[in-house]
Amino acid sequence: MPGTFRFSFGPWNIHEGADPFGPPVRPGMPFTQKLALYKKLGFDGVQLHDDDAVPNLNELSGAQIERSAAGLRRTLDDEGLVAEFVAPRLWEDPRTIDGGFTSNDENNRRYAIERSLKAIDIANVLGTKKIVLWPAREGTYIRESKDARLAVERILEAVNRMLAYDPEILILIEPKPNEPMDQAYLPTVGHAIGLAYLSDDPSRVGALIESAHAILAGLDPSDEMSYALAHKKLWSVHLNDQNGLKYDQDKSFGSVDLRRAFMQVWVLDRNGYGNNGEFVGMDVKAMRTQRAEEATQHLANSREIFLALLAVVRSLDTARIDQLIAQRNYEQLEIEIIRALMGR
Ligand code: 3MF
Ligand code: MG
Repeated sequence: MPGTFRFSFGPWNIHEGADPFGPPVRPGMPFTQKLALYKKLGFDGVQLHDDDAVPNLNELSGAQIERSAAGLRRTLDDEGLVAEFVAPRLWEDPRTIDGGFTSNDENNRRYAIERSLKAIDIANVLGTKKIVLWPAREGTYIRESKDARLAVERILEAVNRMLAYDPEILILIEPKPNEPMDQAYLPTVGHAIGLAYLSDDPSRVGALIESAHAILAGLDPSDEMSYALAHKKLWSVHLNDQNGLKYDQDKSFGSVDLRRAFMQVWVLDRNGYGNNGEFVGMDVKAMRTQRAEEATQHLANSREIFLALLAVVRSLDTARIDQLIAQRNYEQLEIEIIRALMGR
């Protein structure tokens, strides 16, 4: 069955252009103004960090958090939008300097778990069951600083705490091999899914695959997606592009390697992605050179490229492809795919 595609992004994908070497180059846009742009850009789903949804949540009581989240829920309803997921932001607070769940400090580990449980409370008010865990600082700068086996056990303990806290919540691990850490403990989808099977409820732990994160691990994003699909654990994607092994670029989907992007669309469509309500997330950033007036174009462009590649995938003669595969004529298969991509 072919896929059904709805698109999502997070408020961080409309940003001011700051990088580690320079300040913002565009004025910030208030969150509600960003929400008003979603539909115009062709997007229906909103991805949220816990503090995107509820600013300053560390200073708020449980009741205040719920009230704030309920306010956002009304805004989303008014805009005709849905919350796709909530992700606890475990990489900015001083208590997460040495990691969240894998910090060497017990009090800080407790903070990370409590913060993750608050993200679940927010998700419940917003009407989503999906919690994304990007284990940003769960890793090391030097190998001697942490016990790697213990670190995995601590991540597992945190996942189990979250599963026990809410019997319906789904945990989507977003693996990334490096940045901000030198080495991360869950660098690939294989690691994420291995951890899922160790958990108290493997059926509720899955993955979000980001194209650039797979590329940074030296892997093909469509293969990473296929691996998760084989386990029925591909519950979200962050499509984007990445020009080689360097800092995480979050370039527009398909902007570096159209054929690699095409293969991701092929895999998603052929596996009926989206038929259980999964979103196609675009985790893309505008170039720093982009003027404020045009700093949302990268989102619409990524969606346009996805849909154009989907049209190519669906235009292919599958009987012809099967015939070339049977003849093992992969040279001919390759030229026909490239011709299709070039519209010839
Ligand atoms: C980092 C990322 C993150 C996550 C986000 C949601 C800021 O490389 O991709 O984006 O996607 O935190 O989990
Ligand atoms: Mg991402």
